[in-house]
Amino acid sequence: MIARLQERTPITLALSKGRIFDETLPLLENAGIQVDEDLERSRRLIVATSDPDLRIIIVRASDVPTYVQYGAADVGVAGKDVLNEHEVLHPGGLYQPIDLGIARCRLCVAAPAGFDYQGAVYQGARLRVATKYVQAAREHFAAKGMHVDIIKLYGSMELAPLVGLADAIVDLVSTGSTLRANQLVAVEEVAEISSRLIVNRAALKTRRERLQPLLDAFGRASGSE
Ligand code: PRT
Ligand code: MG
Repeated sequence: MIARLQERTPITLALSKGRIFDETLPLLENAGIQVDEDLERSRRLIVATSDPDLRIIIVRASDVPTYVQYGAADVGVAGKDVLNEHEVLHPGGLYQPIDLGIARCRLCVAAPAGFDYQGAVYQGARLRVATKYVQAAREHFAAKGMHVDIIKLYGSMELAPLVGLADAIVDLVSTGSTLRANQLVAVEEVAEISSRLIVNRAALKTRRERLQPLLDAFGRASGSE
């Protein structure tokens, strides 16, 4: 039922508001596709583009992989941070053909400026680490042979060490000003992060002719082809 309905619907691209939307627009424009909607003012969640066969849906950053995996969107743009967390729960569910090189940042371990993190690691101290990126953090500390207690948070991780919830955090850092403003320092890099184009596996087969020009355009615009 749902699949048959999709044959007539335009190609659907899932984006999140903010930096991913802002940095994907120029890539679309390079492909000759314009978006007229002013997202700051409109509350619309389905946005038309100048290409009648392409529409954009606006979802939370961490929901992009879910919409694409289930085929509610054919393609999407999501940070590697979000994709890593999704992948652990849904292995192999998404095709990730293109690193778009946008929304770049680093996933880091950060701790209060006065905390001797390396010393604690060396002594085998059991640290409490607050993060939204539970899977990536778990893998990182396991690879170092460290025992940590991970506390899942949904945002404002920087607060956790300041109020005694955690010894350290794992969070994204781009300019470093959020860490500085909270007297935290990055003590270790977990991963380099950028955003990827992701594609629904079934759509890649059933809608290949319609999808390929968009995939090619993204490939060219991101300089990865
Ligand atoms: O905001 P929401 O809860 O809806 O979701 P989200 O925070 O995941 O979405 P959004 O739009 O903020 O981020 C989308 C994607 O952008 C992320 O998944 C990353 O892949 C990427 N990205 C790139 C970043 C950053 N840079 C970044 N700096 N995402 C978040 N930040 C945050 C970081 O968490 C920290 O709080 O910005 C703060 C640090 O920034 P600096 O510049 O002070 O270092
Ligand atoms: Mg955010």
